[in-house]
Amino acid sequence: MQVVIALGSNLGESLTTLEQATAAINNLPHVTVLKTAPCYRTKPWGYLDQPDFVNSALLVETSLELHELYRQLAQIELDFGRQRLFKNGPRTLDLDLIWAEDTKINDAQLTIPHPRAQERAFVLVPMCALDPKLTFPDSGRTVQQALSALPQSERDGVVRLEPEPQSENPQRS
Ligand code: PH2
Ligand code: MG
Ligand code: MG
Repeated sequence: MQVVIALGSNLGESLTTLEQATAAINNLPHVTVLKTAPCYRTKPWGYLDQPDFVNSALLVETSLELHELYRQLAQIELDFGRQRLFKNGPRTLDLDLIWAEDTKINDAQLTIPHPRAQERAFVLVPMCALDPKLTFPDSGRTVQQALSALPQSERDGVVRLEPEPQSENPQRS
């Protein structure tokens, strides 16, 4: 099944962390990264007095049961020395399961689709870069529709980071 994983970080070398976390996810047995969204610098949501975040998203194919995937992602967060000071506060690495085709789960461990994804430009903008037509089975809205429903000011808080300079164009020394 296809799954969208959101990545976030605002402590340490966030860009490097997201790159390495993507590699770690792709190295999980029975998980293949199909598509990687660009990275975005995003204004903090929920708790404002903290550094900007770097956010991205992955579309993966997996045969893992979703609770098992969730446990594997939690272990990767720990492997990266995850610090999470408090709810909505700064963290080294956050890996959230956002979407899994038409699956709806709501139990003690896991809620899919992620209950707040459709209010958050820092989730929707990267997800839209993966595929604007992905549809949330709870609301019936596409990612594109959910994003259009957000105030422009929210979308303005999500700015694409330039890709790293390519090695075909080396700097002279
Ligand atoms: N994650 C949060 C709380 N606030 N804000 C931004 N911009 N990006 C995040 O990933 C984020 C947040 C809780 O997980
Ligand atoms: Mg989160
Ligand atoms: Mg989380």
